[in-house]
Amino acid sequence: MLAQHDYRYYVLDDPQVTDGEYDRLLIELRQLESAHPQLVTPDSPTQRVSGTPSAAFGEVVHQVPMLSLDNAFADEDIVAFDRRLHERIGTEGELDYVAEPKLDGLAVTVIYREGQFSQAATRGDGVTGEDVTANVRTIRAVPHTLRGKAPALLEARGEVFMPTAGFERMNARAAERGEKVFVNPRNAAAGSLRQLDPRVSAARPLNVFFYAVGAASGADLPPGQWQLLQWLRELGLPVSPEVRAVRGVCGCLAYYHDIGARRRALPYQIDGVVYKLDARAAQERVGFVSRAPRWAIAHKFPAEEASALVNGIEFNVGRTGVLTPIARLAPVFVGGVTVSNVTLHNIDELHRKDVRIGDTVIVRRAGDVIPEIVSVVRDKRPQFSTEVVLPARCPVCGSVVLRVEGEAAARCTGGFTCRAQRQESLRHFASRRALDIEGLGDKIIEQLVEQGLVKSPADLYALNAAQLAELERMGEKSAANLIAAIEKSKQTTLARFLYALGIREVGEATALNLARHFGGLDALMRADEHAIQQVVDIGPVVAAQVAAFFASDEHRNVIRALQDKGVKWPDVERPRAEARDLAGRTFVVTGTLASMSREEAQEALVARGAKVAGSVSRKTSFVVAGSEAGSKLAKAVELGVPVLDEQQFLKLLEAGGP
Ligand code: 5U1
Repeated sequence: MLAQHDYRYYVLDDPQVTDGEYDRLLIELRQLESAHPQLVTPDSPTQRVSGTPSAAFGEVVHQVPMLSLDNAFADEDIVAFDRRLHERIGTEGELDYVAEPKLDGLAVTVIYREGQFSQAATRGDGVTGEDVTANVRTIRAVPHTLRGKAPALLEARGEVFMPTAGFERMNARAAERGEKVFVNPRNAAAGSLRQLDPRVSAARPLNVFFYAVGAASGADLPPGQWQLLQWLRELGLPVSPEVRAVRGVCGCLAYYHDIGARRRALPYQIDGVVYKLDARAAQERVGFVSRAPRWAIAHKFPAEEASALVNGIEFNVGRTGVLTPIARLAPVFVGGVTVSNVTLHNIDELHRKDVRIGDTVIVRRAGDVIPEIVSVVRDKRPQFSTEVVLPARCPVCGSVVLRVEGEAAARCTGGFTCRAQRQESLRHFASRRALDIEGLGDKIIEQLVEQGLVKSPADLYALNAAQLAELERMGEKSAANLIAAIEKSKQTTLARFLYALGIREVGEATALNLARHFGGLDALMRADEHAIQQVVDIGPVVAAQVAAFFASDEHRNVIRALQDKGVKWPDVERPRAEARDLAGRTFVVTGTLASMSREEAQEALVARGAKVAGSVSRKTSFVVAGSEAGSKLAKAVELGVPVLDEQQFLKLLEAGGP
């Protein structure tokens, strides 16, 4: 019965019992077997972990060599691959291919004799691999007995991998215990399979997908790759649900671009796709070159890690004066873009990674995640590398740099006298989610500040079109457009205005909570720390920052000047006590909704008593995902947080609590 549940879970992707129920059944079976040892069979699910730790792995010589694949990176390489096959086969029409995800794991071969799991080995050099039978036996996705009419001998080949969620859970636990963490799921899968103690492998969340057959006897192999995959599935061997039969080079490329776009939302990591000519007769006709078949090719995604030289390390001064070390790199193409600047977040991070000028570093850029420096290549460190220290004075205005005890950030103390802080504050003030002044870009802000035309956000509302038209890259038309955009921004909402002020620790969600709680700016400006702490999700640290911000005469003057210039907002309707049916639930809204702005969606949620957060964590109750949702949606999928599309979200708002 447990083997049937494994089959439903791993092969059909349609489990019939919960994980808890499965565990309960396994305990029951163990109790039964210990009471009646004569009933224990070698393929019992209780026998997955067997044998004792060994000193080393034995060697396995593969009966049929394990092939590798040629790699391609550009679409044109695939066009050339398809052309070569046409030439060799001598056909004109479109060829049938099977497209499969290329898993970032470890290739294995698993041998079944008379339908029974018998031996497993790694690929090794393709001719000889390591015997990992005891470890592969512990992987629940690998059946001990094949289903249906199994051949006398079957060597099933595939990839062992670690799903991303399992990898992150395992690493989090290892970090808590101060143990070694793995760099990525591939290393974790390889490290787990190469454990000398199978009990360690058994505890690791490994999975497998099969995609080929090595040696086989006692059955006719299906005539094509697509049917072969269906046959493996029928035998109870897991095959990726993402495999597709496609036609011609267009079908291949459409598959590549489609799965590439969905890649972050997949529960495991892939580094490309594999195209295989479907018909086996045609495969045999075109044959092999050295160890790679001519009938298959791996189309890789752009590398997500690359090495680069650190030309310099500079300190950027942000809106609140925080100094952020930025590594200036010799440009490197990674994850589909050219990267030349990478943030090191703060001075502690810089020292922890020990990045120095002249170092060669490994840069990673995965999906739309910002690029990061993973590590320094120590072997390539020049003899006289330069260590970087925190500057004593602000590199922009020369004010003293201070570091508050216990804080990672070091700050310039220049405040609004620092040009960098002024510029960044204006940029934030005008940004899309703040007062949304279209056309007020970085270059224009830079000129306005440098020429002394704008010292505080209120000065923006005193500009005229003639002044703007004088600026570089500005014509009369764009100057007039910008004046219109500045005028339009005067009509805003209290939440946007609070966010635009750039109060430390106050992001969009907190600004919204403050607006909803106090209803108006005067009430908030009168509130003390204690009163501010009564707001949903606001603790003592944020309350102290908010109170200190409004206690400053400079800030009060800026606010008054903005209001004098006509910046205004409607009163905020405070939540009615009886409509708090979403109380206790935390939502994250991401992507673009067709029927309302993100801000309106957040307000509707807060009005119903829900909390709105800016990032997804295990504590998030729901993620509302509009179109073009990116990393937050991927994170939700990864953590198993329920995702609502726009229709479901509107239903929830109409119907009351979920
Ligand atoms: N999905 C997939 N990965 N992969 C890797 N199929 C596939 N096929 C391979 C390899 C090395 O080799 C075949 C040509 C057997």
